[in-house]
Amino acid sequence: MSTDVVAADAAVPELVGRRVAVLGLGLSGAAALAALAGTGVEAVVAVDTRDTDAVRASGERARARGATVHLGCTDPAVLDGCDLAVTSPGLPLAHPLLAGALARGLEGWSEPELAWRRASGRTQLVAITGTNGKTTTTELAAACLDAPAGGNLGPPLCGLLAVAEPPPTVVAELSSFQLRFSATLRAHVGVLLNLAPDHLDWHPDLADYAASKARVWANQQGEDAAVIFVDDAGARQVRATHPPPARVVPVTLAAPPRGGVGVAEDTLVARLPHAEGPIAALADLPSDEPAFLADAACAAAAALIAGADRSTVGARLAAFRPGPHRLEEVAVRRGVRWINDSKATNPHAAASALAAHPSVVWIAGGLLKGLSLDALGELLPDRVRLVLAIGEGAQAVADLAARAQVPVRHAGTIAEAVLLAAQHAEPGDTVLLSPAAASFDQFASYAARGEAFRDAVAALDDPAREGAR
Ligand code: UMA
Repeated sequence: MSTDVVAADAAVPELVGRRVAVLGLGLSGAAALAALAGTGVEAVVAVDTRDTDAVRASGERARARGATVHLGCTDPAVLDGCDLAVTSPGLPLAHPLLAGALARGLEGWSEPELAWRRASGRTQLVAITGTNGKTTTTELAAACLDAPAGGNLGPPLCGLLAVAEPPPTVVAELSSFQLRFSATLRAHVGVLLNLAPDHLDWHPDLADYAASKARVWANQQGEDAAVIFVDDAGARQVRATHPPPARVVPVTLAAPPRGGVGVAEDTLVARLPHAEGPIAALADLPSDEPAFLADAACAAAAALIAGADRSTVGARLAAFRPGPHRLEEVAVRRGVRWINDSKATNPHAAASALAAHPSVVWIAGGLLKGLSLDALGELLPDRVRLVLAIGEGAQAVADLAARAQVPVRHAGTIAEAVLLAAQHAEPGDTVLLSPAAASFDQFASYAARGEAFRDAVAALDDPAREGAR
């Protein structure tokens, strides 16, 4: 299936006559190439540092659009003559190609920035960021607003915004990688859910990661709103170091603050200027997990500000069904719950999963992205009976378990971890895949990792595997 999006031709003043480099030819790069068509650019150079079948296919489509294509290329000299780089989120800041582009003086845009320029102010943008919960919150807000969702969760924003008539409202999940190169993108509602260390293999340090997240409200104007989950210490810190220029809308799971959203008498309640009163009873929401309630409260605040009414928001929150790979129960066997939380790609996400489950057999490990697991140490003795370490970060996971004096086994793979878990889990236990790490050392995505877990659990009931149990 082609990853190209259909973009309507329209000259964009700030693109006319420019020589544009598109760095990375995945989803973002393909969408950017489509969105550049007909904008008045003078030339397009498309570069990917890899040369796989998928990249070659994407390169062919770029050539068909008239781009000069370089595959398997890390030499920034191919960018000579270009003055703008639309860069893919997967290219780390220090990557020689991207660093070389910036050193040559090319302006750096993310694909969402290009989408924003193409929409030229015709769309109200609700943008959602944070370390965890972005996808759920984006989906919730989009459901409340009957608006399309795009960005980091999947459909590139160019596909939604670089069209003849962009929708009146779009809900965008934005990653720090995307925000880092979004100089003018203006979120009419900018949501910061939380902030904890992540992606330190991409950003030079935590300060750069936090500053990138704060860009979600950097271009806001008087009538815009910065929705902040104030129960989260990291989010409060970002607010203090990068104060939003627009109105702050505090969201909490404690008593509803004036001008914000909170919880009173087990009910989500709004105290916004134009929306005051109950939104939904917590008992009517699909999950009582605190992280979900935080996402729901922030989505409700964003949707109310962007024009949804309270009864619609309440109904949509109640009808929502969380997506797969986030605390997804995949089986209950012999009194043991098996939970797929593959989407927990950093320690902050794994901490909230561990905190929600007593008596856990914990499967963890993968690509640690330069992150320390230390913050999880204090949860282990009370919650975890056995640690099964997998992937590239297995030794760090094992060291953490040893420091916490919790038994640990090196499982290596998901399949082996599931077999070991089946042998050791007892009725009342939860086997929890919540890796605290990215999947790319062993899988194409967290979804593929979650599916491997699901398949391995299902295979436990395969009679041919009887001997393995
Ligand atoms: N590439 C290079 N050199 C590199 C790295 C990548 O040339 O060093 C090339 C690859 O060969 C490939 C292309 O860049 O051809 C891939 O680009 P990409 O990794 O930026 O991925 P896209 O396909 O463009 O998808 C991106 C997001 N990917 C990342 O942020 C890593 C997707 O988020 C997003 O859904 C998509 O744009 C549409 O907006 C995924 C993600 O993992 C889900 N996001 C991170 C996360 O959620 O933790 C931030």
